Amino acid sequence: MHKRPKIEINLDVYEKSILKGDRVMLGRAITLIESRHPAHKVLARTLMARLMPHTGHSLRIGITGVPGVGKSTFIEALGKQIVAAGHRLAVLAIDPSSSRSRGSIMGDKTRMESLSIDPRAFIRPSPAQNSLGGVARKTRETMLLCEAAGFDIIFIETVGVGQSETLVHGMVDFFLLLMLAGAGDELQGIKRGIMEMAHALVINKADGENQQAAQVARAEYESALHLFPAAPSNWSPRVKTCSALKNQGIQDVFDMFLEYEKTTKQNGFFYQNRQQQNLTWMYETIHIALEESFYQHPAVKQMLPILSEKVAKGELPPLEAAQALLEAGK
Ligand SMILES: Nc1nc2c(ncn2[C@@H]2O[C@H](COP(=O)(O)OP(=O)(O)O)[C@@H](O)[C@H]2O)c(=O)[nH]1
Ligand SMILES: [Mg+2]
Repeated sequence: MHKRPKIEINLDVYEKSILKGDRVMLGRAITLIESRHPAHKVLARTLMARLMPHTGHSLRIGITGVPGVGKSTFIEALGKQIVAAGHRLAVLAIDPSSSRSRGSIMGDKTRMESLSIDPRAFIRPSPAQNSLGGVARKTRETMLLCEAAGFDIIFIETVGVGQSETLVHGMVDFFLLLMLAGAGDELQGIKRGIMEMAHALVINKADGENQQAAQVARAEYESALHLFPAAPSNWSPRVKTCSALKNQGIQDVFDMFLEYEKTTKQNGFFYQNRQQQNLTWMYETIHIALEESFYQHPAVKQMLPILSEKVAKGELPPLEAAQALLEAGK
C-alpha cells in the first residue's frame, strides 16, 4: 500500500510553497493528508496546524444533484466565469462510491477540460478512503489547504444519492441543489431533507424543448419552498433555471453566491455558521478517532468476526454481542 518512492518531506518547504500558491506542492500536501502511513499522519497534522491561521478566507460552496443532472458541465461553465472574474477556484469532490471505483470527478475531467488546465483552478478527485466519514474528513482538510494556497472560492461536489449531502452541508457556506425539470414530479427522489438544506435550487438544462418545463418546475419548487420554515440566516432559498451547456443563467448563480455572502456576513450568520461547523468538526474528529481505535484493538479484531457470525445466525443477541465487544475494546 505504501510503495510510493520515498521522498524527503520538508514541512518548511511545504508550508512556504503552499502559502505562495504552488499547485504542485498543494497536490503533494493533499496526498500527504490522505496517506494512512503513521509517520505521514503526524507530518500531516503538523502541517495542518501550521497552515490553519491562513485558512478560512474563501467562500465555500456545496453542489449536489443526481448523476446526469449536469454537475460537471455546470461546474465547468460557472468555474470559467469565476476565474475570469479574477478568483482562484478549487473543485473538490465527496463521492460515496469512490472507495470502490475511481472518483467520479476524474472520469468527468473531459467535461471540465478547460477548467482542469487553467492555472487559476485546482481540481481534485474524491480521496479513496474506506468510509464516508473518512472521505469527509480528508475533504475538509483539503479545503483548508486550498484556502491556505489562496483559493478563494471552493466547490465541493457530491452525488445526490444519500448521506454525503449532510456531510457537505456541514462544511460549506452555501449549498446548491442542481435539478432537472420534468423528470417526474416526485422531486426526482431528492429527499425533502436535502431540499430543506439547500440555499438554492437550480434547474439545469433549461434549453431547447425543455425551456418551458423548466419554468413550470421553477414555479412549483418556489411554492414548495414556501412551506419550509424560515431559515436562521434570513436567506430565503432561491429557485433558478440555467443551461450549463449553453452558458445561460450561470452568471446569475455566481451573483447569488456573492449576495448570500454579503447578506449573511452583514447579519452575522456567516460567522455563526462557521463556528457551529467547527464544533461539528471537533465532534466528528472525536467520533472517528474513537471508532478507529476501537476497531484496531487486538481483542476486538479477534472477536468481531466470531461474534458477528453468531449474531447473524441468531445464536447471540445483538446487544449482548455489542456489549462484549465494547468491554473487550476498553
Ligand atoms: N441540454 C443540456 N444538456 C446538458 C446540460 N448540462 C449538462 N448536459 C448534458 O447532460 C449530460 C450529463 O452531464 P454531466 O455534467 O456529466 O452530469 P453529472 O453526472 O451531474 O456530472 C451530458 O451529456 C451533458 O452534456 C444543459 O444545460 N443542457
Ligand atoms: Mg459529473
